[in-house]
Amino acid sequence: MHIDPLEKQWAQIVLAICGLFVTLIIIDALFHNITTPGNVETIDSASLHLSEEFAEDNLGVHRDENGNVSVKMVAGRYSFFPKEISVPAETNITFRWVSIDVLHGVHVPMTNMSTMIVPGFVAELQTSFPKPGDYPMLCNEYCGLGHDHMWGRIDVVEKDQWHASKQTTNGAAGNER
Ligand SMILES: [Cu+2]
Repeated sequence: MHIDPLEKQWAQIVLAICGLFVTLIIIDALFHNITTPGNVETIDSASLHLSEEFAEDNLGVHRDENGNVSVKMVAGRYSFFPKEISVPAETNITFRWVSIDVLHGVHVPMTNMSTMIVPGFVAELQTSFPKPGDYPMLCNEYCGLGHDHMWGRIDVVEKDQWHASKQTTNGAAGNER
């Protein structure tokens, strides 16, 4: 097959441009600490209310005896449950989300928090909020007619002023409410 030298040259230029863009995306992702969710953990969406971790009483913010903060949250048409949470600033927080019905997503602007919440899987990610403030939490996967009403709020408070709404010991839910 004959390929014109000029065509060959242009093909190489196009490939080089593609390579450059891929490299830039990778560098940008590393720089902003954007990673793909590496956690593959399945869960039965239909029986979440019967599961230990995502039972209604266990949702929200937890702190264990080592001071690790974790958040368990359920996404369903058309809200996050619980809709508002309060977490400390400058603290590593593990978020764990599950969907009760269809595909949802969660995105917190200006942070590295953005993930799909696929029914049947646990979406887990870690983040920390450098500054106190009010952070919106938006569903970024179209999930139905009420999709644009699906949002929540994260209230990030100063580390020393924060106290957990629920504290866990050995993974069991506290009875503080
Ligand atoms: Cu949604």
